[in-house]
Amino acid sequence: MSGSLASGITRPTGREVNQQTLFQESDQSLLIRDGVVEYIPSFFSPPEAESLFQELLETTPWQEDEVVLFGQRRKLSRKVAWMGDSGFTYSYSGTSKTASQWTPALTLVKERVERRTAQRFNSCLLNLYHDGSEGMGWHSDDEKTLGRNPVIASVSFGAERIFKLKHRKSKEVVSVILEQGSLLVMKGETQHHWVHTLPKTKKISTPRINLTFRMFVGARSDLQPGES
Ligand SMILES: O=C(O)CCC(=O)C(=O)O
Repeated sequence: MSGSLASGITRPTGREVNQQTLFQESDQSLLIRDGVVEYIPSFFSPPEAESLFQELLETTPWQEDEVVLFGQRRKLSRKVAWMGDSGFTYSYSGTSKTASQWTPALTLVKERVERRTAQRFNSCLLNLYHDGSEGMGWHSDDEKTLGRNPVIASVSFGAERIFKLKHRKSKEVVSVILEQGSLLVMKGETQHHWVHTLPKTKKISTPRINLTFRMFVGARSDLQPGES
């Protein structure tokens, strides 16, 4: 990875794709194939983003995140919260989470994102990364309960962090810097063909909050409305 561009999209090296070129060519998607990813910097103005960051930090019912790896339950230092329309329980990485009620700050963000994407969202996963020592490994948001081609809308507040997508077959990597107040929308076949990550870094010492809005569809065994 080398220099950062004004748009927040990084100039890649090696097998990584030069996203400045791609972005200019399509003006729509960061991906040239097998999915659509749109990046909107300054979706929230700097003062709005700063105030939403503080409000989300203070009013979100943060919980310790944990994963089950090789049958062992492991706590992560990253904090999470899960909010949704109707308090349903959602299973992921071997743990289950019950949705809390939308807070006023999150409702404001959700409504703005829904207007921009022309999409309704019934849930949001919030992640609080205290600094660059916390991140998220390669994965895709391809749970059956999200439907075939889910739209995932990701809003970032606080510290800027690099976000990467990697094509499952060709292994090409696309990198973007998620700036304070930005919106990233993944849609179409993205979750089938690409995995994504928020790499850890020694360069960041301040916190970041990320919100991923999702729409769960239908009643499935791992999505049980009203269960606590
Ligand atoms: O924090 C981020 O930007 C990544 C979040 C993410 O990948 C997820 O919630 O699935």
